[in-house]
Amino acid sequence: MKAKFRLWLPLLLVVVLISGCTLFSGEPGKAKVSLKMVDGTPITEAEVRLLSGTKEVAKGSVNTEGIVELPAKAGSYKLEVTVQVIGDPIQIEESIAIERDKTTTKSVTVENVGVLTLTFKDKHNYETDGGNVTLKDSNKKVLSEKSGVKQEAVYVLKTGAYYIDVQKDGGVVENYEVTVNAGANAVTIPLPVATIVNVASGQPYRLYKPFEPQYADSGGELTDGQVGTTAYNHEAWVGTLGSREQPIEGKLWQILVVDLGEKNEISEARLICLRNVGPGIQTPQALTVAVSNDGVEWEVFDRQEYAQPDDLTVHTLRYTLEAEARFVAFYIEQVTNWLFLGEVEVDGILGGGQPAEGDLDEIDLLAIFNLP
Ligand SMILES: [Ca+2]
Repeated sequence: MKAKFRLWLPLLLVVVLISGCTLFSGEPGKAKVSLKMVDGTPITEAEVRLLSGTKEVAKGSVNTEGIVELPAKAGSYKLEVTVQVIGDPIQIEESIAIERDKTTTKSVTVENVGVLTLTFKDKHNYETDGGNVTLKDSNKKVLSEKSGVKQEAVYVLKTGAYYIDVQKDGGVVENYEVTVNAGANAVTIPLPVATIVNVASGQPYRLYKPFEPQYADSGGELTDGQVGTTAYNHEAWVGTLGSREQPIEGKLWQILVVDLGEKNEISEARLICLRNVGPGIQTPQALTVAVSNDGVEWEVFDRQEYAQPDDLTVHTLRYTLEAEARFVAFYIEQVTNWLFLGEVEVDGILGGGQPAEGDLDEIDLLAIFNLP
């Protein structure tokens, strides 16, 4: 036992000595390099090398704050900064003196670099996606092509003149000229496109036959964006009975009118319905759509038939039309006594509405379709 301890003791001493030496000899220093544009915008695409003469000592890429940390022994070094602008990279040389155990901060301002942030607006001044965006230099040589651009496209560039092409939904912008100054540049490009949205969302409506109390509409349920599951007792379904009135031409029916609030250019009307054959719920077999700007004069479009989908489905019936309308009415021909509606939707142009006089409550629903 004693002999073993005598052997371990010198070994322990050596270990303590070595760690002590390391502790007092000090760590190498560090260069903390921060790259900025003239307005303080960080440069986030750059590589920094630390050189002793021509020998590379350390290198690294800047982070999203434009900062890179490079360790090195104390001494004087050359700092080589390569900014990855689109086109030819920009190279800058600086010098830095690193002290032992210390972080030496060096801030480098790159004069002739700017960041260009493109955003896009539609015809009615609403933000929209960019689609396919091409960046060209002042000689119209292509520098970058991006597809599927969402809200913005960002480029780090040398200062100067550039051209932008944008293609989105058949709308084309060619050679939109932009000037990139040093620092941050924000440019919004107007696109000749309209944004299609559901203009019936949140709007009032009327049903000729009221909902049944067990499948009630708590108010606005047909334009609230919520659709039930295939369970007929899901609270989002609004259930009505065709047998509340006499059949017309042997068919049970319902009339629904939605008020878009303004005159809109519309392109499709939709009803979202439930098919659940067990409890006797099928989707409509035909729709006739009519439109009006005042609720008095109506334009009735062709009757359109629909096949039954597979059972247990939340099904969308689509009716394509081109019209200008504040009011959109549906004459719904039912297969079963029950009609379960989830949502009425109408595609129109975001921001494209025009004022139109009319009163939903005053509309004679039967008169729209010349019904007795
Ligand atoms: Ca709904």
